[in-house]
Amino acid sequence: MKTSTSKQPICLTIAGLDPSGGAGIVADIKTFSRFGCFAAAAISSVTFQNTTGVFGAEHQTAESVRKQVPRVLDDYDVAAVKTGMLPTREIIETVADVIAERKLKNVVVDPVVRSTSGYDLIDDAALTALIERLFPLATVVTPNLQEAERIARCSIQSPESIGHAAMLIRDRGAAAVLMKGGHMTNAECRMQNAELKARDFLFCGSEVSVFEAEFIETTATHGTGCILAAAITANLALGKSLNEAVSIAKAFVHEAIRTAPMIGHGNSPINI
Ligand code: PXL
Repeated sequence: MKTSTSKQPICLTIAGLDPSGGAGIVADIKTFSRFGCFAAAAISSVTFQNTTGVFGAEHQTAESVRKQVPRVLDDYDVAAVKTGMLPTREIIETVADVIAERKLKNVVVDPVVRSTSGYDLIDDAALTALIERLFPLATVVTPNLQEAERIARCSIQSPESIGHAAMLIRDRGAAAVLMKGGHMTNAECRMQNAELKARDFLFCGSEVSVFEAEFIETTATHGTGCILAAAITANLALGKSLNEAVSIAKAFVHEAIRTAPMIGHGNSPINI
């Protein structure tokens, strides 16, 4: 049995449920716990999926989110917040209102747009609200390259265009943008990935930091985006700088991919 400690910072995730446990709030909760944070969770959508794909979703109403989140914030001193799949414009506006009203700090916005298997998790109206309402409140936004292309409305074919897209996203008000290059295939960017590295780029003010890990050729990719963002959230809650938080989170995800349980018939969850 674990002993309790009053030092545990509280992290809140507002995200969707993936009943197969690899992504969404289940992954967020496990990740917060792994870093010694206490996990609180509000649900935005119930998705129907397993490791082979997403088959649909039943979204919560904005009213439901409005009933869940302030109750937690009335009671707890929340050190950091992560947003994941926020499927409708109404839910995004509600989440943005609450974050602004409560002046929440350490806000990690994972702009979940599409599942790895290609299912659109939010519609265009929601995407616009995400950009206009939530980005200005974000400590960091964490798009993968596909998400960045849809958000910045540009095509990312080269290392230079990663910077260009990041600037377009930062200009929408995000304090920092972490561009996750793990999805950049060797065919798309042969030069960049010549040494087979998974590189992520953090754009913060005028600084760009590069985070590298050995590229692992694997099908165990389910939930990696959620887990990276949740690990950043936990480390911000623990008082780390954004650069430190990203570095620790990246190493954590790399190790979790390396030791993935290889379960299910599609993209296995990773080891958290
Ligand atoms: O990894 C993106 C993601 C986030 N949240 C939920 C998901 C998915 C992908 O399927 O289902 C709930």
